[in-house]
Amino acid sequence: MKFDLDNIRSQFPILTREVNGHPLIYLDNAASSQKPKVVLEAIQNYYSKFNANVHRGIHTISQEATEMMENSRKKVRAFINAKHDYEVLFTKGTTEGINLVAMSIAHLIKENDEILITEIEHHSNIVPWQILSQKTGAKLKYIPLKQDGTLAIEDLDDLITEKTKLIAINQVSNALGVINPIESIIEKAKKVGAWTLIDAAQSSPHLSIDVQKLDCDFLVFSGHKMYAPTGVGILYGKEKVLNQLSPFHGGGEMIEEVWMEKSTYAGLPFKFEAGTPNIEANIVLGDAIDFINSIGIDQIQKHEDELLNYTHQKLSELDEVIIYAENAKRAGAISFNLNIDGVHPSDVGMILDKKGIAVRTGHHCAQPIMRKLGIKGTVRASFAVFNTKEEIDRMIDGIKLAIKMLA
Ligand code: 7TS
Repeated sequence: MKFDLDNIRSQFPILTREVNGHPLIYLDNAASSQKPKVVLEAIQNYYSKFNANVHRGIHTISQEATEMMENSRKKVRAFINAKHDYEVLFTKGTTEGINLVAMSIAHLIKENDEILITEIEHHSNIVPWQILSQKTGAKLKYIPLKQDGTLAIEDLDDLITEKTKLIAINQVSNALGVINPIESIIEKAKKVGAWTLIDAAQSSPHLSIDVQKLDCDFLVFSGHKMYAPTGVGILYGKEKVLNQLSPFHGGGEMIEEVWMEKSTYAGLPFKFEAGTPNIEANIVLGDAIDFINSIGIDQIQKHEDELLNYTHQKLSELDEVIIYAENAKRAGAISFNLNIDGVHPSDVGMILDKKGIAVRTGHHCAQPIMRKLGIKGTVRASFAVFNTKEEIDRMIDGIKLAIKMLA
């Protein structure tokens, strides 16, 4: 199918608005992506025609809403190539998915066990493991980040030991855009029988994901970064592993029987889906996946790679710009700063905003990375399928203006 950028852009109503007197240029998709018409219409359609609680009604619209939600689960299963629908759990987002795993495996973790993460994680893939380690006495270890923005994979053989119980790592770094070598880490984890959790928050909008091929035990992501509404995320878990976890939340829907003194739990996926879910967002995630599939994730990646290469080339032409992880393979995002004394990333962000250009500045919830690189933060431009080279040219003009104003 032909990649028709004008047609794709026409599907995002927000792109017609102005910000500070300029057409909006939205380059903050790593924080949250914009939503296409099909997604906006699906939200309206659900509330207009199907709004009812799921899994509990004998009445028609409750059954229809249930069917729509379960149909969306099937679409997610296909999107990540999970083996079974019931290995796909709806959560609030990546953060909740990681916390669910960290809390629900606690009874399987002992003092002196080891949890291995990396120095290139978002805080939400650090703090839950710190809490788990404080609770259980397990040791939390980190794969170091090198100055070139890549992980010290050469240290892996020393870091992974017979004591390693779980390795959690992001597939793509939100702060630097770097693609991490998760395949080789998963392979090494397997050798010592450690579980693996992949944080796919920044890869699910950009790269094709196959959990069976990866052979990871868990994979998490957020709908709102891949054209779906906020408030829905996915935790994929292998059936065998999920069945060993204890429930995360107790309540309605996750039980089989409740007695005064004890309860028995429902099977997968419901054991981990207590309470009324975010029905609308869970359903509409399926429509967002349809949108992605209508273009093709490979076409999306190809287009975004072209934008990334173009941005990299244009930024490299400016003497005052430092690009982080300069030579690393990346997806979706690029991080940089102005090498001018006393200039903070937010100074650049504010000048760009005056021109209608939305980028994110700061530590991107990844303070350990910033400390390691000896900086306070970066300016991050992050892409979606609707971005264009003309928009990047406008960002580069904005950066040139910032250099003139701040030097
Ligand atoms: N993991 C990664 C790699 C992320 O990029 C984010 C959010 C999360 C986890 C948490 O996702 P949530 O949906 O549960 O909040 N990252 C960003 C960001 O880069 N800018 O804003 C949010």
